[in-house]
Amino acid sequence: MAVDYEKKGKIAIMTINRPEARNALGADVSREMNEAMVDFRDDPNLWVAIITGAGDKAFSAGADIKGFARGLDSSGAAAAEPARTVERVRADQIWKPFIAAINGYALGGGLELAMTCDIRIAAEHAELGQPEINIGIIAGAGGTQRLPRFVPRAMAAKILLTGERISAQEALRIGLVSDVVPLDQLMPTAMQIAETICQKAPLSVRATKQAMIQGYNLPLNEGLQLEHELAVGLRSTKDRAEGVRAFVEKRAPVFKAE
Ligand code: COO
Repeated sequence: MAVDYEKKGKIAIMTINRPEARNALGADVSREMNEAMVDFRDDPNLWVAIITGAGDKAFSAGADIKGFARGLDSSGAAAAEPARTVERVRADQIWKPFIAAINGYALGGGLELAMTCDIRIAAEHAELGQPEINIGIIAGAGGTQRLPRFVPRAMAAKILLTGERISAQEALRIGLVSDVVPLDQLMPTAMQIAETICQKAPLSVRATKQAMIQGYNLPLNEGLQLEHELAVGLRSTKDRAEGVRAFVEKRAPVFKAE
C-alpha cells in the first residue's frame, strides 16, 4: 500500500509509505490518501487523524517529479499539470482535527499537505520548504496561499521565492509548527495530543475547527456571527448536558458526539 491506514481507538493514522522515494506523492498515494480521508470523515468512531511518513528521512518530498517526467511530451513540455495531489486530499474541509507528524523532509506538496492539517509537530532533523520553483512550477497545492497566511509574509516570501529548506527549529520560530521533538518522541507526542483532543466534546472540537477555518477569511462581524451560530447549535446537544452534569458531579464527562 502507498498509504498505510490504521485505527487506534478513536485515532486514525495515515502513513505515506514510499520511503524509497522519500514518500513522494504519486497518483497511488493521492488515491489511497483520499480513500483514507473519506473513511475517516465518515466513520463515527474516529475523532482525530494523524498523518505521517514512513521511515526517518521524509514526511513527504512532495509531488512525484518522476511522474512529471513520465508525463512530458516529445517537446519536453508538461503533458499535464502536476497532479493536485494535496488539493484533492483536503484535511481542512473535514471538521475532525488532523495532526501532521513531520518525521523528516516536508517539501513541496509534502509541506502543502502538512499545512492542510490543523496541528503540525516536527522531528528535530526535519526540513521544510517549497522548492517547486527549482523545476519550473509553483507551490500550486496551496503553498502560495496558506504559507503567507500561516507565517509572516517576509518569511513566506523567502521560503517560496528561494525554494530553500528551513530547519524544524526555524519552522518553530516562525510558527509553522507548534512543537519540535526528538524523532523517537514524534509519534508518542502526536498520539498524546490526539488522545487529549479525544477526551474533549467532539462536536465542540469540530465546531471550533469549522469556526476557525470558515471564519478566517470573513470580516470580524461575519466571523462572530458564524461563531454564534455554531455555539447555538451546540446548546441542545446531549454532550453539553453531559459536560455540565459532569462538572457539577465532579467527575470526568463521557462524550458521545450526540
Ligand atoms: C530529495 C530530498 C532532498 C532527499 O534527498 P536525499 O539525498 O535524502 O535522497 P535522494 O535525493 O537520493 O532521493 C532518494 C530517492 O527518492 C531518489 O530515488 P532513486 O534515485 O531512485 O533512489 C529520488 O529520486 C527520490 N525522490 C526524492 N524526492 C522525490 C523523489 N522521487 C520523485 N519525486 C520526488 N519529489 O533529493 C529532493 O530534493 N527531492 C525533491 C524535492 C522537491 O523538489 N519537491 C517538490 C516536488 S514538486 C511539488 O511538490 C509540487 C506541488 C504542487 C527530498
